[in-house]
Amino acid sequence: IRLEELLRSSLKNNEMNLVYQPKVSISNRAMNGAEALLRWNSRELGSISPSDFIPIAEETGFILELGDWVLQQALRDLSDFQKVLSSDFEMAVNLSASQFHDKKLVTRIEQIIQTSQINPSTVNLEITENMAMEESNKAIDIINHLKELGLSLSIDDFGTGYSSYNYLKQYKAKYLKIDKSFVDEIPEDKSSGLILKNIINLGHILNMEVIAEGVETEDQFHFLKSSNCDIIQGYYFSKPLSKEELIAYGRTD
Ligand code: G
Ligand code: G
Ligand code: MN
Ligand code: NA
Repeated sequence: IRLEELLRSSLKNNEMNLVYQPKVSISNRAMNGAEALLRWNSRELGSISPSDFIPIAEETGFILELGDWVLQQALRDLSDFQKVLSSDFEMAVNLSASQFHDKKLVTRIEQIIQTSQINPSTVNLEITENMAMEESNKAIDIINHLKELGLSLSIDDFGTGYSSYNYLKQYKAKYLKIDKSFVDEIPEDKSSGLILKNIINLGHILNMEVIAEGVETEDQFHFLKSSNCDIIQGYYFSKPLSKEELIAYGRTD
């Protein structure tokens, strides 16, 4: 109960902020976008991970207000990134399950995009593999509405859930994001390496660009490069950065 109350007052107390993790192209090491990641710095409890508070926000319904704030803040910052970095700089925003199924999501995103004057093709929404596969007929409706607005999609945490290749094909997501757990085990673990190579091929067969998450070492980078992975996210290039740090990173990358 206490945590719920603190969470509810986090926005008006200015305790939430976004950090941005660069997405870097393997071929030329250029940053072509970033993923917005939420951080809660509670006055009373210190910093708390989204893996701990997002589930509570989901249960209490606060996630809709919080998710709305994330979208507004991320797109406001995106407009600044595009002014100083590149007009086609992309922003990826994570959607929670209840946000994804909220009937007002599509009109709300349309409003935010209009207010921020962002080209919708530079906005990418990340949904997890399981969100995409549960209630798949509903999911395909929502996805089609979002794509009519001109947005693109990522299938996040891929490899940890259950996928129907038939749906994966219909969703026409722009990016397939391979979960960090596979990357953690290369190059030592042969079967993780083979699974990775096969996920990359699968993504390409379905016309998606493949992103590897949680890349930390030179060895992992070279393995992914030789396996034709497209984009890398991870400490090897950069941890999540503040807005100012991301701009500095983008100017010198
Ligand atoms: O940044 P970090 O590794 O601590 O994130 C932990 C988890 O929280 C990840 O699964 C990430 O997708 C999720 N997450 C981070 N920011 C957001 C957000 O703004 N909305 C939602 N729904 N999930 C987020
Ligand atoms: O589930 P999702 O992919 O949205 O979560 C991404 C999370 O992974 C973020 O919280 C981010 O901070 C974390 N992360 C990103 N790169 C690395 C990395 O190289 N190593 C580790 N340990 N965590 C990472
Ligand atoms: Mn994500
Ligand atoms: Na992920």
